[in-house]
Amino acid sequence: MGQTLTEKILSDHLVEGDLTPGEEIGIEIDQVLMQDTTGTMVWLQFEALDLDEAQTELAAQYCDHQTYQFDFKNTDDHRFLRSAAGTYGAHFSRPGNGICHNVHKENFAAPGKTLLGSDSHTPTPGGLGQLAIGAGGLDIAVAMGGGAYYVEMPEVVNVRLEGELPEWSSAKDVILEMLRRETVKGGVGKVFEYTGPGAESLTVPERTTITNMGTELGATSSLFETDEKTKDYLERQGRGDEYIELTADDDAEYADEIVIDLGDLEPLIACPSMPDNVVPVREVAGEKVEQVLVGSCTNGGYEDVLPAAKMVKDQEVAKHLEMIVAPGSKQAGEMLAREGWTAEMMAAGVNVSEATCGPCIGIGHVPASDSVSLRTFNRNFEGRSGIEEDNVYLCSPQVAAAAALKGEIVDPRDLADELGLDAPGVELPDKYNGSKTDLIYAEDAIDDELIKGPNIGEVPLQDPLGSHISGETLLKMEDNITTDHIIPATSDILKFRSNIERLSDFTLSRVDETFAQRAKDAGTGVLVAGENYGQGSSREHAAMCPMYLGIEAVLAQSFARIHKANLFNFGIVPLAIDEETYAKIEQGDDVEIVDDVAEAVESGQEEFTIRVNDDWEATANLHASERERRILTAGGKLPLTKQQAEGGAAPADD
Ligand code: MIC
Ligand code: SF4
Repeated sequence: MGQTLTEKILSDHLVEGDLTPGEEIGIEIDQVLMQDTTGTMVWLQFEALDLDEAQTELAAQYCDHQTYQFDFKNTDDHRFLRSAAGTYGAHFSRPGNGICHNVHKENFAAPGKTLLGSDSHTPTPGGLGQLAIGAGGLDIAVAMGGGAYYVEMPEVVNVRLEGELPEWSSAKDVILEMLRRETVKGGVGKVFEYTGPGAESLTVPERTTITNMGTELGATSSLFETDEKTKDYLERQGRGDEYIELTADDDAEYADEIVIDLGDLEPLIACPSMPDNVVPVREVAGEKVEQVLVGSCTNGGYEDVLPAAKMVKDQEVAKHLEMIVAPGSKQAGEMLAREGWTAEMMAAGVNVSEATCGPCIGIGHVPASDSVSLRTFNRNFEGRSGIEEDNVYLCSPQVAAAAALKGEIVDPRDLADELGLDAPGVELPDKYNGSKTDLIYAEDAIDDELIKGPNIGEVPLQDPLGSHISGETLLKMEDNITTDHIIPATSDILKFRSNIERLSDFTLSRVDETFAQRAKDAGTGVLVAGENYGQGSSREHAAMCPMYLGIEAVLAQSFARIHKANLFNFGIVPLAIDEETYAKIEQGDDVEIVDDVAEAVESGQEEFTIRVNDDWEATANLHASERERRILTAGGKLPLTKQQAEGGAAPADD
């Protein structure tokens, strides 16, 4: 039987297990990437593991989320990251050089290689045939130390793209259509492999918009085969020699098939406040807009900003709104400036910003109260823009620019008729010729020791798992709770990412402001949630902080992949409960796990009995591999890896 492309790359990197969907496999990691807000913990953990040099073929540290450095703590974090990259042998990308996924795609992404990154949108270079996976920081630290990365073997789903995109429709509409059909949990445990004539018709930057936002489906990764377009893109980036041809076998067997005819796609938009709340733009046309943002790792490339720039050239954005363009990378920004597009946008009333994630997580350009903001980003979780009860819509650069000109949501096809606009299409430059001044390559490092500012704390450690878990249900939450709910990323909170003691005060504040204090008072407790608990970001702080506050177990109907791994890594027991138990259990209820927890976890027991208020009992399930059970028993991955290293083993956790 033939293999899918995912299976081929995984087979080449397999160090443990076999490729049976649902079973855990261990793979070798060729490249790692870190960004500023998760990277500090990666390096603190790398240090705590007594590792002295990055062992992967390539390690890259980016500074992209809080580039404005509102607080000295952010600047200290960036200096620490530069010093860690220098000390341990990673490339370093200075603040302002761009978003990790964009800069990595431009400089380092390579077909056929594996990439592990401490950011959930790491799958971006799947658009050029790299198998890239997002993970918690501790998993990155271990992989960078030479250990394998363990993940559940995903099901591989074929997304067959037929036809070609009509004018005014874009790659963003392809992924929005996927979200409309499959929802934010439709991709859990899956890799989406895009094939067919429609896939061949897309350029690499269009493909990476799709693979980037595959994360919103909950997918482990998304992947395109490589072809002439991949080769051409790499050549234009000056890296043609890194091209290899990669395809699935003709007789590859997929777990499922989804067919999308690109020719049927019209401009789509995700309405507040979930990326899968997708409708055709025309259905919400007429809605007044006060802010338009073009940028982010999904649509911040040169090829994304250019259509918007072409549309606003010689026009004026509506007087009552602000349009901000933040290119995804300095390369893109520099090229647009050289070609005169930046001046055209400025003349049209656009505010051109530095290359940053910034507004995507509420750092700068926070929308006005009770207003509509249209963004080319990938997430619109409530409150993420920096104001509670926000109204953020997600769309393509074409739809965003159209709204900026009209002052309200408008189908760009209608606006084109009205203003006589030509469809801007997608255009690649002859050569991506941005400077590399802001990349400090490992071989040119300027630091050889760690520089820690006063806010950079210790990595918290947890005791080995005890035999008894009981406590109050400190919070009962609904479905699809995001890591933005658990640990928000706005600038007032983000500055404490390297200081868990301070950061933990904000735990779950977006759900209940009293939570952190109540948890501290209780000393211990459990959390209850519905489906897809912990979707969104890879931030391990969403597990570390609850652990720090004494949370010992999370009872949820289901968990998002990266967050579940983070719970194991920090010694919190993730238990699956059914709908009936979820409905019956109330906030404030006392929950006790009846079994001897340490013994049961170690012995491989799946079914646990929980007793609630000493009154009724229910079953909760622990779905965990042997390795995950060892991690839990040790109190987390850091203590376990340390123990193994002291026993002379490699920094893997097997
Ligand atoms: C996000 O888009 O939510 C982030 C901010 O990039 C996160 C990383 C973080 O929390 O630092 C992610 O996607 O993993
Ligand atoms: Fe940055 Fe937003 Fe992309 Fe996360 S989703 S990496 S915050 S641009």
